[in-house]
Amino acid sequence: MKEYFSVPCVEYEGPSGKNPLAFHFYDPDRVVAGKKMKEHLPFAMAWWHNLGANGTDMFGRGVADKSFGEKEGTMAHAKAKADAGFEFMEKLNIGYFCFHDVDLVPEADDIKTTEARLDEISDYILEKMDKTGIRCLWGTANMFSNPRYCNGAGSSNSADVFAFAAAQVKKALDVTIKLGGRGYVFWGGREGYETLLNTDVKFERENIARLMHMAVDYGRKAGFKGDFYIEPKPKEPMKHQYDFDAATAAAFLKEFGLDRDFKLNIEANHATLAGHTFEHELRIAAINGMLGSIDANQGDALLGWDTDEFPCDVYSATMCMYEVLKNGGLTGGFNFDAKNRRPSYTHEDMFKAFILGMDTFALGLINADKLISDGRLDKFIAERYSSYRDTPVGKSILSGKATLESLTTYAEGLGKPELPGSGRQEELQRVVNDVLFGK
Ligand code: XUL
Ligand code: CO
Repeated sequence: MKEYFSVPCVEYEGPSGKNPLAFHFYDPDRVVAGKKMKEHLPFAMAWWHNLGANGTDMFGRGVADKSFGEKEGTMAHAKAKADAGFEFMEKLNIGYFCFHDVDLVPEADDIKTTEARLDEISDYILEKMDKTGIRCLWGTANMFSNPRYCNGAGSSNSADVFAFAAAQVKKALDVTIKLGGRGYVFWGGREGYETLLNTDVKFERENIARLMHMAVDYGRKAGFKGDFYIEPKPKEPMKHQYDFDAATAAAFLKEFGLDRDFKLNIEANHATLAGHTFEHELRIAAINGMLGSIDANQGDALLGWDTDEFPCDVYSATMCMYEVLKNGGLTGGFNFDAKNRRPSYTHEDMFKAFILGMDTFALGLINADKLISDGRLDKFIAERYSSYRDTPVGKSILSGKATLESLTTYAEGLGKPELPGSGRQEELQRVVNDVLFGK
């Protein structure tokens, strides 16, 4: 078998290590919070970025060679990508991958040819999965790159485009089921609009829900037991996207009766584009019972777009893992929807990027466990709301017995009420620093 990467298997060498091609914090068998790191952190490789993105941007051609020795746009290239991808995942001990249909094969003009190509490549991938034990985290259909989707897929004004999208979803679901995927994602790439002057927002949202219902009906009939996910994003490529953030997507799923089958796939860079923190989005998903999976990446505070960088922010990863541990883990996993920076164009850089991301999340996990074990944050929050548990008026509110009248009588008796108690934010922020960096 041809070797694509002249990089040895990446091992754990400990925090004092200096080897750039070793893990310093990700120690797969180390037990944290009662489970092995590798169980807490089912990492996934995004086929599109890792095996496809070559650094092309609005200002210039690609710099990274992702040909893997074959002519791009051919099935030979599709197979070389699979070979390289499995070698990459094995060398890094990554257990999962995620894909769009057209990441796996070149798209033909007619869908029948694309479908036949997908059958061929999924047989090929399945064999590799059997040999390596590597599994599929989730699949999806790319319904945003092809020009036919310029007005959206489920939200397109054209019934023919809607039908084409439905056919793509059906096939992407078939492949996901064939590869044993844990989930199936809808990222509403162009499900949004540029101007109300030409858009029937109510109709478009209803049509997206129609397409999702069709996917649930077909998937369940075909034996898909996993979760469907919406991946919220506020903008880019469209000015307004319907799945703006976790709260919007959760409300959409409930409005259209999709909440039993769907959860959310929360992406860090999408959270910040929506003006939220990553942990805010995770919390909103979790309290809706919808925290399913994570696209692990980060944006850049100085740039207003989706830069899909590999995560290096340990503080953010800590707050993420805090939410994940409190949620009792994920049914999905951690997909590095991230790409190397354009000037980091070598094959070795691809490994270093994943090492960075995996080490960052390992640190996040270790820190989050420390914060939870320390207990001061939980204790403070419990005390902060204790008046609802410990006082007659609080109990009357929670039990539903209180009315505006009864509370008015109570408030009138209070005279000038006490202030509600300090939020002690700065003290708690220092607690976090102490737990992370203190001895
Ligand atoms: C785009 C994005 C997608 C989805 C899958 O911002 O995150 O790659 O994860 O379509
Ligand atoms: Co994503």
